[in-house]
Amino acid sequence: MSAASTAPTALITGITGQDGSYLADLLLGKGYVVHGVVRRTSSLDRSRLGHLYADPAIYGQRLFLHYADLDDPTPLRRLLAKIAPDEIYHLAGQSHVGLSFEIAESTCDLTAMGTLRLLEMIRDLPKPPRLFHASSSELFGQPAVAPQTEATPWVPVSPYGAAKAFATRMVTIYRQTYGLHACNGILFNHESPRRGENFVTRKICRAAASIKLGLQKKLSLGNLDALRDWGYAPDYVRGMWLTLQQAEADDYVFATGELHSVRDLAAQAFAAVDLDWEPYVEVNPAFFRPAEAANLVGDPSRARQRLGWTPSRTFGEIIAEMTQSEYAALAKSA
Ligand code: NAP
Ligand code: G4F
Repeated sequence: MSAASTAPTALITGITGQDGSYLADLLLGKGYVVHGVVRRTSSLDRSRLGHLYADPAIYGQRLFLHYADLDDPTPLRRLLAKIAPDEIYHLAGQSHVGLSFEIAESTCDLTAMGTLRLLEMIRDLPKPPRLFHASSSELFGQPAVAPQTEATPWVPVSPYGAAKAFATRMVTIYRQTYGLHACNGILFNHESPRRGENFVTRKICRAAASIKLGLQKKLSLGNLDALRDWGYAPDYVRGMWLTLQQAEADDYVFATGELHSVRDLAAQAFAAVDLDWEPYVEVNPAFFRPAEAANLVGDPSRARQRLGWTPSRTFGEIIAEMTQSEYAALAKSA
């Protein structure tokens, strides 16, 4: 029997995203066979997986991509029957909170109903795999208490948050009702050089590097006073894996427990390229949201105690790494 046929098998939805790509790296490093679900797009540029495509010992040997969509259950049902994964990491979703006010129906269809469809498929399998669902601190919306734990009541204030609340609750219902090993990771913001360009960390780090290189003059932002609990994406995918290795399924908050403002973030990013941020940043009301989550800071005590999970990087280290990565990429192509 080959090594691959005895290796654990994982399926990742959203493998082309920030978290999916880091999770693929982590699982391949642990000897898993990894299957990724991708949607059909006109571009085959899946740059976050480029290093894995380029490795002939990985792509087509231990990493496989499949076209399937969460609004078209048959291909996914067939795929699940064929590969019989041990673990599923469900990360696919329209992940931009601000955009969810513009495209509310498709955000909810994929995030809420897509998760329910996946649960229904898993429930029907003869040997249901373990499931990790990427839930979000947006569940809490504008919570009355801080920091938030797994027991804090949910008050979502965005279509995205409401869709995640539905999906999160469904995961719990299927765990309790059908005995599935299904878990929610209540993930606070996590960032990296692979973050999408329209999230505020990457947008600011990229602009700081671009301004330093003389390629850009100004940076337009929304609410500078917004506060978030920002951690490091590779730590959060480690948390996902640890969650599924527990004998008993449960939900976990993953967070740093520290708050920083968008203003602090701009100061740190510009400082990483020896600039003062204030002359370059302008506020543009177009980037304000119809409703804004507030007071979102997580208490990861359960994850620390039961999983031994702790964040590996400080806020300053993450922002410096992201800004330096942008600087190197822009300087190379300039
Ligand atoms: P991301 O970089 O935006 O990746 C999202 C993934 O979902 C991509 O693979 C994307 O595929 C896929 N996707 C988007 N729309 C889709 C659709 N209509 N049909 C099928 N696939 C679709 O997000 P991320 O930061 O890695 O986050 C992963 C998950 O964790 C998401 O569910 C997000 O909501 C959740 N989460 C993230 C954070 C965070 O701070 N990063 C915090 C809490 C929760 P394409 O490449 O084809 O677009
Ligand atoms: O980077 P953001 O867009 O992240 P947001 O909305 O917190 O959502 C991220 O984290 C969630 C975890 O709670 C995930 F569930 C979700 O999938 C996503 O990964 O915005 C962060 C803050 C917000 O308060 C926003 O109003 O930055 C503020 N902001 C200020 N100016 C801006 C901008 N956000 C963006 N994207 N662009 C701006 O120009």
